[in-house]
Amino acid sequence: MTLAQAPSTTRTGYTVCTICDIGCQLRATAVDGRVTRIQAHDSPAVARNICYKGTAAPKIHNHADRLRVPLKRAGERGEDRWEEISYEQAMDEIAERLGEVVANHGPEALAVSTSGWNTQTTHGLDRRFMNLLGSPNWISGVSLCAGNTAAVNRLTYGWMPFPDIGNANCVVLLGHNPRKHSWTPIFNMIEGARKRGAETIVVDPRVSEQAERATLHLQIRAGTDAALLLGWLKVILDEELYDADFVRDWCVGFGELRARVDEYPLERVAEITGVDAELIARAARMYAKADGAVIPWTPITDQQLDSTSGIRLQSILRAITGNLDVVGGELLSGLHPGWRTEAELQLHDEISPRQRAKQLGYQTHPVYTYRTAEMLQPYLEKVWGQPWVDQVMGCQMANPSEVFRAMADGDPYPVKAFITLGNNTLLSYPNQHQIHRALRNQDLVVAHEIFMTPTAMLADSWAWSNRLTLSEAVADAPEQASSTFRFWTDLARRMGFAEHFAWDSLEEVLDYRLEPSGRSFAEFRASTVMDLPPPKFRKYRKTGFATPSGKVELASSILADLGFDPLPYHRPAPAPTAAFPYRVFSGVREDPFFQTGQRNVGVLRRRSPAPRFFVHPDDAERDGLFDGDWARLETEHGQVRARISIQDGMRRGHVRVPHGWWYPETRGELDLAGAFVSSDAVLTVDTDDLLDHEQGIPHFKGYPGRLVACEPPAGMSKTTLEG
Ligand SMILES: Nc1nc2c(c(=O)[nH]1)N[C@H]1C(S)=C(S)[C@@H](COP(=O)(O)OP(=O)(O)OC[C@H]3O[C@@H](n4cnc5c(=O)[nH]c(N)nc54)[C@H](O)[C@@H]3O)O[C@H]1N2
Ligand SMILES: Nc1nc2c(c(=O)[nH]1)N[C@H]1C(S)=C(S)[C@@H](COP(=O)(O)OP(=O)(O)OC[C@H]3O[C@@H](n4cnc5c(=O)[nH]c(N)nc54)[C@H](O)[C@@H]3O)O[C@H]1N2
Ligand code: SF4
Ligand SMILES: [Mo]
Repeated sequence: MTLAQAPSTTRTGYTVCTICDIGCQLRATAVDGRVTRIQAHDSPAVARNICYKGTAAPKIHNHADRLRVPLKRAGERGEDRWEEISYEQAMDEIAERLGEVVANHGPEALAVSTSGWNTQTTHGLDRRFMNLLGSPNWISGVSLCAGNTAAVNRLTYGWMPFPDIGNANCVVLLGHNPRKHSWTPIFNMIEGARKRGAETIVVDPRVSEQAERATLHLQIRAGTDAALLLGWLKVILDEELYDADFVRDWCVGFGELRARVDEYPLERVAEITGVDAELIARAARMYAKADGAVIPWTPITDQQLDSTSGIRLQSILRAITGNLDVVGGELLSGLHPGWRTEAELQLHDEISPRQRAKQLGYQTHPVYTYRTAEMLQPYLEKVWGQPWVDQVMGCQMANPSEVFRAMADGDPYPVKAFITLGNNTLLSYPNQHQIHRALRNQDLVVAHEIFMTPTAMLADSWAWSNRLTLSEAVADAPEQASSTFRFWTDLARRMGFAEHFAWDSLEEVLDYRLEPSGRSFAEFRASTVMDLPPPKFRKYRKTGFATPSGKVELASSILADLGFDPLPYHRPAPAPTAAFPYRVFSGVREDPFFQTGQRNVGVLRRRSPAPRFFVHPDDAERDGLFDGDWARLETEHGQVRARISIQDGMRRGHVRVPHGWWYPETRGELDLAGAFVSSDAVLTVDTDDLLDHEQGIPHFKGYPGRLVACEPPAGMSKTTLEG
């Protein structure tokens, strides 16, 4: 016997954490192909970027519930009865049934939904397959998170900027609330800026962790951010705190903007937002006068009724205060010259313009669809060298609400096959009842998952996936498991696109992507340095901006051409009434979980055993609610249950509902493991009058609701969770 055959092998490698979407660099140890330990990276630059979800990764990775072999539905859809089948059989059957759907209804009858961010490791192969097939109906959580911000930012200056928090002297957080165990690297960056003396301004209806540390806290009424930012502009324009040279040389539409802003005097803004006029003015001055100020991306304005205006207002503020593409401001970084982008792998020229125009949302809410991407093409090509740049994957998506309508009702045409990858679709968009109907009305549902989520329970089959990232793989994948790479490659080959999927391993895809750098993936991996080209500032002086005018469009010509208001505005959401006195907002992520995940991991679930509504003590007293008791939150559209958490820091008249709760421990007892008991998606709707006009974004921040004390939900077992 040689040493190589010793009974136990231990491997340690540098890896990227995929529990949440921020991707910390960590160190992983695996014994006999099984991850046993996660530790901080040893490079001081990133050593503090680790949270307790990351260290719990072995418990997640090795969890007994982990799906390891393909399953095929044995009972009725949603009944949660399965038979194990081989990977080959699963792929054959998926291809056959997808072929039937396409033959009967056309390629647009396939829709695909992927994770907000955590399956970016698809390398665009999902859309490559769809474009070859001819389906434009790709949706993702990024439509509610940063992807749509990217698409809207491009209307103003052709690119989604990245904040230079490391050098900024003022950081504005519109609700955004990174914490020690929530997006730890961003939290660390903001803390670093504070230590250097940077001011921070937090806009939040709640005294959040960031608000506690802020220089100024504007305790805003939920859903009114656009009005607040119009108020800031009013102060900045009236007091001439803008960069007049930049506005003169590089902006169009300033006069029109000024006229619009004059409609928002501070008294009006104070009335809408519930924030004191003087405080609004102080914050506006602090932001505008800082030498280097940033407004990092926030999910808050991604999820409001006037989302497009809210995001545009941030981009306008960045531009007119002279913070674009400067040190300590917002960097327009461009593309890495040594790396083929996802968009290149996606082959957007393969799908015909006619099929593109069938994309759901293209006609009605076009801003993040192909329609706007097509309008921007020549300018993106001119300035950034590529026509189909897909920043944050969010620049040529279908509209989810329209996709679910087509799936449920065949309106405007039938969508009959649905593939979901690393996305708990049922809980992760608005209007859960419609999504449920949509999934039930499919000829084929495939879920590519690592756990049996409520969405996967509604599937016909799924495949397990390993966690491939640009890091070293230290653990082995189960034999019958498939990565997203394998899944798309094997499906594409079965559907006749073998020549476009000639790679035999993910490493070959990576080699192809790295080709422009002249390095293979093996060479890349061997070099430990991070590969970031040195930043260049004010590049627009040479190239202009990637907009039709070549300038920053304060009034957007694209919005005007699409038939929308070219200027930002505030659109009020339905106000609370006597029957529904609260403003309800979804969100406030919970430290132990990423989105809808990990409720089955004991070590994490014990930190947050049940979902909680946050309410102010005065409201709780009026409504007879006690801390820790169960209550029902009702809106006109649905009701969910959670425990009351009385919090002094809440703004009065507001309730927070958490996102993404279901009860894996009730599998087999409650329908779809309690997916309808506490999920915020049950409360939110997506009728056209309650969607943002330009993008079709639902309103998650401030909708009318009421709280009623109730019994705990029935059927909850007391199963001890593993891990
Ligand atoms: N109603 C409502 N909808 C929302 C939000 C909200 O607040 N309310 N928030 C929005 C936001 S901000 C975001 S970012 C998105 C997030 O949307 P997603 O990123 O899609 O998050 P989840 O829906 O929780 O789905 C992630 C799923 O991926 C699975 N998974 C984890 N790792 C892997 C893997 O390696 N391979 C595969 N195949 N699967 C894996 C997990 O088990 C989990 O079920 O949701 C958005 N949607
Ligand atoms: N541990 C952990 N970390 C995570 C995640 C997770 O699930 N778990 N998810 C990740 C993802 S995908 C995202 S998008 C981020 C999101 O994380 P954050 O950016 O922090 O967003 P939320 O937690 O939804 O809400 C942040 C704040 O917005 C406030 N708020 C609510 N309504 C409004 C409003 O109308 N206006 C304003 N100005 N503020 C409002 C809330 O009071 C809350 O304090 O977190 C990421 N980090
Ligand atoms: S913040 Fe935590 S869960 Fe997210 S990537 Fe970093 S270590 Fe992983
Ligand atoms: Mo997100």
